[in-house]
Amino acid sequence: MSAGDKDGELARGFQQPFEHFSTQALHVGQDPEQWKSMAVVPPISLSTTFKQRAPGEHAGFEYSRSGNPTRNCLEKAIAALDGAKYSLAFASGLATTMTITHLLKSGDNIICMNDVYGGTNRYFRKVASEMGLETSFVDCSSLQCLDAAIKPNTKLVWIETPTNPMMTVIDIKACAEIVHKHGDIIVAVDNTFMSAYFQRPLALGADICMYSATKYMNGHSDVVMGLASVNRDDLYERLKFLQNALGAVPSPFDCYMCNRGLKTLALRMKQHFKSALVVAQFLEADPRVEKVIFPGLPSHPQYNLMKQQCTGTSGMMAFLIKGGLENAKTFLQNLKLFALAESLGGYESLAEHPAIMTHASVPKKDRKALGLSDTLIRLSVGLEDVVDIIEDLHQALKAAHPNVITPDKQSNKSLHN
Ligand code: P1T
Repeated sequence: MSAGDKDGELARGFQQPFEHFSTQALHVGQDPEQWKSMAVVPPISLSTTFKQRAPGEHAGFEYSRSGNPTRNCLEKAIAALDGAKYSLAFASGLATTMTITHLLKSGDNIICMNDVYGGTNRYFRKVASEMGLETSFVDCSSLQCLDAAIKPNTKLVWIETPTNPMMTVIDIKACAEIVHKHGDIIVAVDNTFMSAYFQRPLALGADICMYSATKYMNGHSDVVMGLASVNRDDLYERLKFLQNALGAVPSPFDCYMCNRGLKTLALRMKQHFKSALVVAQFLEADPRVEKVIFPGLPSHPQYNLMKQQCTGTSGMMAFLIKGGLENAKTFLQNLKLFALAESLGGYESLAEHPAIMTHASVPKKDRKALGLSDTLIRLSVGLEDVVDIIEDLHQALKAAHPNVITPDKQSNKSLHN
């Protein structure tokens, strides 16, 4: 983004975009010379097994769980986009979390950010605990709390930033410094909400950068997948072993799809950022809205931190609608363009109710403590024309609060510019 243009204006104060990002997304791992056919677009290699010239003598692939040519193209591209040496693809975001957790052994302690995706919370609380792993849920946005929570048996610190759904921003660099002072503890960052385009956790000191690629990285809401990138050789060797030994791998077709989605990642993310900022400003000025939580707005308490560690922010935001649960439900049921659905990060706008939907598995008292209330609504702002997005929000807010008189919403003309 060059200074002076509209995107440049928007990104003012954020870090410079990562150099050569789109070129790498288009070309790293995609060299036509790797195929006999010289195919410019990587083929979908569906074969589960590969012929060996002599026992143990093969052309790089033996069996598709341990390695697959289409997956290989995707993993190489992802490593480049994360500024990493290695990347590995898994069957889902949660399959990635599970595989990373297998780096630990019974008796180890995990520190997990107290606000994370409901499924991550459920996995640590209800599944990892059955394997003898203990998880402490800690507010890692407070460095003092994090430092105080580290125990002699802590082996993994799990951070999500910004968090799902409260959009709390965590200082990755400061966390990694504190954690690593305590010894060999792995810092894993779930980078799902930012994508590789806006945030590079490894460059900030994290040991693992992981994604639910189901979201922005694939970007088209048609693939369930996970990714993990690392620079450390020892971590790569162990995760590569676990990828094969546990077997939670994605299909070649899904790898093809995600690899294809990467080609427009930069373009998509720039537009998500642009539209989300307009939406957040609209909501913030609306009398039917209590509060907007969007890390691209100066009103976000960690706006400065966000600008320090990111090159921008995505289409993810949360807001509190005025009133109670019924107002929230009426709003959600009256949306026409936004689909009321779980998930995020696709081209289409989605809205959901975290307390009833994505975070229902988080214990009620924890939800309350986190501020995950009945009036909290999460939006994934998509790539539709922003004028239509605003119109939809406006009419659904009107349905939820028919008696509130609103000033004229931002003129369509300015939204089209
Ligand atoms: O759905 P899956 O690909 O397994 O990814 C799990 C996951 C991990 N991390 C974050 C930050 C996530 O948001 C998710 C999945 N989240 C949703 C489905 C959701 O609507 O929040």
